[in-house]
Amino acid sequence: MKDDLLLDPLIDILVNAKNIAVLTGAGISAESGIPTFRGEEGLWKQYRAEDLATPGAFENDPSLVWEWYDWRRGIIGSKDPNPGHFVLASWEKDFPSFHIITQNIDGLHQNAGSKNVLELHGNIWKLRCTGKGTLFDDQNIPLEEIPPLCSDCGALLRPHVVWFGESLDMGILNDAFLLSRECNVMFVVGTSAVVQPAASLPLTARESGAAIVEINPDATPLTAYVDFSFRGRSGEILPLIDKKLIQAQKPGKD
Ligand code: BV8
Repeated sequence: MKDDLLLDPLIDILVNAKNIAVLTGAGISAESGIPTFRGEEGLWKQYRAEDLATPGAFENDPSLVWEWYDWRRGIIGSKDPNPGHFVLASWEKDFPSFHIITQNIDGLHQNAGSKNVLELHGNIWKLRCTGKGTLFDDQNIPLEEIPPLCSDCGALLRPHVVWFGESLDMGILNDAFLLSRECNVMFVVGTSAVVQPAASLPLTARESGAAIVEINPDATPLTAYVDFSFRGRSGEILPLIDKKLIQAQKPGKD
């Protein structure tokens, strides 16, 4: 399998690496049964992003936007992490510095046990008061009321996610760029690498001398710039890399 030819040189790098960063997108959750955004049955295919994941859409019709998020919460709520999530969670203890930077809002990395997770685009289980910015955790499926109102001040609640045209949390974004500059290896898993500013992180890592490892069944605009391109599903490729890494570490594994 041609991936085997890639594995040995990658393992050689990983056994000496100290700082690992992982950028994930919707593709890492695809094998958990969560539709991606731009795939054949992608979420956006049924809706135009402009209609639903923008501040304007929410202002025009908060109930319509909440219906869509409530539907997605229903899908995500019944899904479990897959082997790709679990491998990444297990690697957190294997490297001095290991961080996941995710574009996903499904919380599956945390459900798999990952602790060092930066959520660039927020989290679908968090609601934010449009009046005072108060955050609420809400796992109800379905939501008790649509649109949900703040129990403190009665204002409309919105999903605590970053919509198109909204800026990301500057602290989180700065941390993400810092991790990208400092990592020895950046895995880029399951992202079409088109959404900014997330898609700039791997290029920042590359400019800082990191080895870039892309895991994706398809090519992306990033593929030409990566050092290792595994064309496959992350639920299969990550366990494959993990197996080889354990074999490499076993002789000296304490
Ligand atoms: C901002 C949350 C500025 C909501 C999302 C240049 C610079 C700055 C901004 C822009 C720019 N150019 C354009 C922009 C605007 C825009 C943008 O990037 N547009 C794109 C479409 C061109 N960016 C923004 O609006 C951002 N804001 O920069 O604001 C600003 C500055 C100051 C003041 C005001 C404003 C905000 C972007 C965040 C938008 N929110 N989500 C929600 O989810 O409901 S984005 C949405 O797309 C999701 O978060 C998703 O994660 C993200 C990216 O998609 P992917 O994760 O990559 O998923 P996709 O389906 O596309 O791809 C899946 C991949 O997986 C595929 O490649 C597939 O092959 C692969 N795959 C499939 N199966 C598997 C697999 N891989 C592995 N294994 C498998 N089994």
